[in-house]
Amino acid sequence: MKDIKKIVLEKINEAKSLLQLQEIRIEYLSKKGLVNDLMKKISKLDKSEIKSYGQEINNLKQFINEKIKSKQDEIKNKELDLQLEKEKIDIHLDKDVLSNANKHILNKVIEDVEDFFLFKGYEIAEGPELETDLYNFEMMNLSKGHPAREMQDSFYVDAENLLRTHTSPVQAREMIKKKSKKLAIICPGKVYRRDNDDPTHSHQFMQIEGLVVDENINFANLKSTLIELINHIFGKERNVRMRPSYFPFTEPSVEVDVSLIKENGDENYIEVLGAGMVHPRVLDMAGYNPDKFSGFAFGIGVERIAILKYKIDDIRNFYINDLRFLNQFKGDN
Ligand code: FA5
Repeated sequence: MKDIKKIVLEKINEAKSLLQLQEIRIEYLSKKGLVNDLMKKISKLDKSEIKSYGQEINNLKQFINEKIKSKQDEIKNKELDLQLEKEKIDIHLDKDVLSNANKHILNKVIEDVEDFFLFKGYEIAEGPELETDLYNFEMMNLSKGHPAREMQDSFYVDAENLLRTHTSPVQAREMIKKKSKKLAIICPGKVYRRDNDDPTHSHQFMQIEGLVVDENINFANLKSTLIELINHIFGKERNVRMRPSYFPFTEPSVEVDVSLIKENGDENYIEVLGAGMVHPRVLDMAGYNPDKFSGFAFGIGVERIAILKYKIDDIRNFYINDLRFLNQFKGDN
């Protein structure tokens, strides 16, 4: 019996599948199996030997059953592990997808301008996109019925609220917050106008407002700040044009154009910002004494800067999420 146990144990240990185990079971424990054959010999034995022989056979049967059962469990667990390994779901994002991600060029422009002004000590301010008539127009010296309101066709929500047409209302909001203390802020954000879309105009675009108020601010401060900014953004190879202009909230006022050399060599100018010395009435309405304080302000068109910097032929390209357009500006985040 000992030999049989040894042989069957070796076979069970070597078995690699449930099928092989089943074959061993048939060989030893089925009706025509070895254990049954041994059982049949019982009739030829002496009465005195029957009991112990029967016990040995039962013992062998139990031994084989137990070993097959534990090997079965072992094989099943291995198979389960293999299956789990195969079905494992990797919940991490593909690293290739991540390396494809890229900042939108409008965000790059905003961050570049922010870096320039943060270095000079300006603070970044924010204002609401749904603005009141009071801040969008009246505090900017555009009283109700002022003809210059028509320069910025507007989306009114009701008689007193509209989507802001420019970032300038942040000027008044920040001056009121600062309660007659000197300030230097910029404010990037979305603005909305009922403009007809064309290659350089959109009904929704972005501006970066700037405002500096102190005791001795003059036009030279404004001009040097703007020239320095444009050199920072474009390098020195672009020509800059400063034209007299009109805004009800600045006096004097200017508009600034930057040159773009076309492929045929022609030079084209695109307007990038409006600016000027803060109008005394705007200072006064926001609680600043215009006899003591002066200031300059500007409003930069973010898309226009991107159009010039990256030589984009149509402003609508920024918003349509076409990867063929966006992927041209991959890298240098
Ligand atoms: C203004 O919005 C003034 N608030 C700017 C300002 C601020 C002047 C502070 C003085 C002091 P204007 O409407 O010109 O001005 O717009 C400013 C800039 O926004 C333009 O120079 C242009 O670069 C950009 N811009 C204007 N309209 C559009 C448009 N429809 N689509 C894209 N960019 C535009």
